[in-house]
Amino acid sequence: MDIQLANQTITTNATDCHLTKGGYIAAASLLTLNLPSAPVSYLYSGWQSWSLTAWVDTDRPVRPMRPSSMHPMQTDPVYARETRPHGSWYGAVELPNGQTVFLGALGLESHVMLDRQSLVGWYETGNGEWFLASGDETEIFVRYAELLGERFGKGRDASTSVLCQTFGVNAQANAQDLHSAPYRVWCSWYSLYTEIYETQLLKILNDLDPFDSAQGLPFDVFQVDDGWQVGIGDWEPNAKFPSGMDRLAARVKETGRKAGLWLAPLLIVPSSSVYREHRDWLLHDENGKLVSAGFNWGEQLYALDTTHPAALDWLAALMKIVRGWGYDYAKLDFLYAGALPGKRYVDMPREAAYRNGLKVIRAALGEAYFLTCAAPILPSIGLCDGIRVGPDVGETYTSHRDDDLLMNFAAPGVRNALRTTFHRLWLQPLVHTDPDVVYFRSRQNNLTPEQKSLLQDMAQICNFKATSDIPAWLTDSERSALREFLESRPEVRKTGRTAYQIGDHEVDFDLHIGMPSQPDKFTNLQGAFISGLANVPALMKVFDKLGKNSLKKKLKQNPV
Ligand code: 9PG
Repeated sequence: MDIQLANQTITTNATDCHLTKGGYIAAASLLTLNLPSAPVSYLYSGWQSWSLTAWVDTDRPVRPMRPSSMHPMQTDPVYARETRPHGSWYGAVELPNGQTVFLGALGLESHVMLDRQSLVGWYETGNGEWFLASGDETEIFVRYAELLGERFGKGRDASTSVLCQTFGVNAQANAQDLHSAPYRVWCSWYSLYTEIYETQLLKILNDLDPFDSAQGLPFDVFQVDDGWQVGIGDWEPNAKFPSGMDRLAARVKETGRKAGLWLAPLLIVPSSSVYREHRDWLLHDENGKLVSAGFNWGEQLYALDTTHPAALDWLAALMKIVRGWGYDYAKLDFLYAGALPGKRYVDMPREAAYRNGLKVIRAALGEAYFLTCAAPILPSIGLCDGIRVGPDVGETYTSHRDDDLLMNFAAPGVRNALRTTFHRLWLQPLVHTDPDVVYFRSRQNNLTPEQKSLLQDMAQICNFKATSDIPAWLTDSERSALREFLESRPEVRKTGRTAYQIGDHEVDFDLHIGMPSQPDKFTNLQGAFISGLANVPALMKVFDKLGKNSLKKKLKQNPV
């Protein structure tokens, strides 16, 4: 049938398009929109927190990311080799006349692609709803978020029934709370990485609150990241935390803060006891082989099957242990593992299976704040408090290796983080958007003052302010600036396509959210070679070791 989009008549194969506020709603398992002219740019929508989300010119589409061994942990591995512009759940094009046409799924396991002059959307299984719209991009996303909220809930809405039964929580209050309080988090990762230990964290905690309270750093949460655990799958404190995780949580809470803990509960590595004792809890493929969830910590990663009853019991028990230790803020990472394609104990679509796992986690976490990371975006809506909406930041803006050799835009780095976070700000009415940490320190940092302030501005826009800066690494003026940042609550207003007014200054992200130019043939060849090396697990193991050693050295030179 013919519908009116972008002031033109557009034909679609959908037979039951009906008008809704701001566009049309249709139901189809495969929907094709025949565009009136070839688009000039396409809005890629990455699958999980770290995956690239950005407008890209259609004459230089994003190439498959390198190395391919990272596909399961950086993008949706099902579509990782697709060379046409595409993305998870939704896509948009900009026509030569400047008009935007949008096609967005209102259900899970859906994908959108630009095939020449057609915008095509499909569901991996069965039929589903679509929202079709044109006009102002900001307005389109306001309406899309509204429609998603009605279906998936806002904040922790979707878990309401589970929570009410289990904990008697007033879910209405939670939904209203969504943007009431700023989240100010001290996180151990972006200074110490895995080199954390008990006395060092206690020293930092102490340094946040000096005797002179005018110098205090008002964080709401003190969050312990990766490095406390025996192993991935063995979530007990290692030898560096001899007093136990409960003691540490108690010390944090004595300072009036929430205690936060990082876990990757849906990942299992070969060295873990779950792997040895419960191989049947893991996600397998159709041939009975374990599904790869990527490679990290010098090990192959596997995924928990979130439909397996025993695995779900283990997951719920784990969350209750963490709550029992006293943690009331959980940063749960590498969550994409629950939504990888595979053959499950209960046969259900992969993102539905993920949601099944998330519901169990949400219920077991009770009132704790739940931040999802490396999480498939749409399937997390309504079941958590916050979602990390970009890849990791880092101490550098960008790198020749990631931009030109590997063309990897999910890799840690400030530019990659700003780009993807910016394009996901539309999620704000639905969930807290975590842009990752900001830096105020100049020690152990290659960022220019301008780059640091871009991160700070993004954190103000998100109203989610985290840092890993070590108090002892800050100069007096850096510490004051951090304190002022944490205490400030400037008015934020979008003033242009890429610009915001934040308090008394304006920031334009335009130069920081585009794509780098594509590499020449020689650079591309060099990249293919390097990428080949990165696909060899033994070499990755060596790199992991080298990285760890250099980190240890750096930390020796920069005492906490
Ligand atoms: C802890 C970290 C921090 C961080 C998370 C996540 O191998 N990788 O490509 C890779 C990328 C990001 C990453 C870890 C590994 O970071 O985003 O905040 O919690 O895990 O390990």
